[in-house]
Amino acid sequence: MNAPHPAPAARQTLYREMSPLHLTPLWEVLHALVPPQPASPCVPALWKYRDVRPFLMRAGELITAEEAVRRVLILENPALRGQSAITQSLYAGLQLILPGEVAPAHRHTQSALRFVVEGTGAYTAVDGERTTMHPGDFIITPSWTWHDHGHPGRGPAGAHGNEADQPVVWLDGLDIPMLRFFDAGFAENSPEKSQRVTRPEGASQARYGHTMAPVRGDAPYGATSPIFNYPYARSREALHQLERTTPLDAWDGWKLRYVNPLTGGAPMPTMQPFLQRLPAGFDGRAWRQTDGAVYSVVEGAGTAYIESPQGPLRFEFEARDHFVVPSWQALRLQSESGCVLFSFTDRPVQQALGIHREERLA
Ligand code: 1HN
Repeated sequence: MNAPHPAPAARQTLYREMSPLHLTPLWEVLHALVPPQPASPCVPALWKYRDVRPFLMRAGELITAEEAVRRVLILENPALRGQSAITQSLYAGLQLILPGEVAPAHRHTQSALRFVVEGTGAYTAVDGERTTMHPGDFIITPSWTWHDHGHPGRGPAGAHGNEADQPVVWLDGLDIPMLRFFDAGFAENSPEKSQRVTRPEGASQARYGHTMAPVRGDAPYGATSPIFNYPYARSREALHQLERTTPLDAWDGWKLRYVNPLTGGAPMPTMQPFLQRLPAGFDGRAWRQTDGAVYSVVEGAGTAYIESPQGPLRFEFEARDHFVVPSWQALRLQSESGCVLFSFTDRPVQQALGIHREERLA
């Protein structure tokens, strides 16, 4: 499909005269409506944690978690400023909670995932259960569940040497742009600032976290995984075991997807998280996929080469940095020292629609 030439005068007149009736000719826009391949308005972007962290901490001095409701710096795609979006379908932000603070209970139909970036001692609560956050933990807040966060640490007064007294920062991934697209968002605040604890910590892990499931009872959160926290200690060990027992993949290194143990599918209906390890000296091949990906660097350092329509880009990343790779832009990963990467995409939605594509390049 070729780009259109300017329309002759008689056609321009037709367009102008029908416009008040809210009519417009398809043939002038057809090429852009069905492009031969994805032409994402998103651009690749890198957020260095050493640049971002001082702003998070300044926000920590200027507003409390309670006043902010959620004290988050949004990672906005540079080409989508003002839209609170990191890709067309996904939202990402870095949330800070300080010792002694509470982020009040609310619920919304948007689903959230958390990936802990820094600090220990904060908790998040969902549906009466709390889980303590540790760096690298992947945590789920299912759609329409009450959730609040808190940090019982003693705060700056007692803050020497005790890791439970440190700030805690995590990556939030939400399907906000998708729900906005569908006009399907609902939200409400809870009258209780912190929800009452009704189940002991670890209850979801005990019931669903051992490749077994209760004999009776339905999935408590429908299509969303009943596992609340996928702790880093276990995910990291899984990668270790994989590294010892299976061949290296030339594109991915060793890469695992987190699953809903009840279905084997994605842990949430709208987002699929992954954890991967690249060994020292890894020089990966390029691939592209229709699901734009948000990366959080967990350990080590490396380089991401991205083939964007604006030209090739090279991102040098290290632990706690974040970057985004738009749909259908080829990515190649390298690591001198070895590294571990968390990432998430909207793949479950694309798979449900039968439109997901992936291409591994030579
Ligand atoms: C939200 O509820 C959280 O619960 C984080 O931590 C980020 C961004 C937009 C709307 C709701 C949270 C959010 C959010």
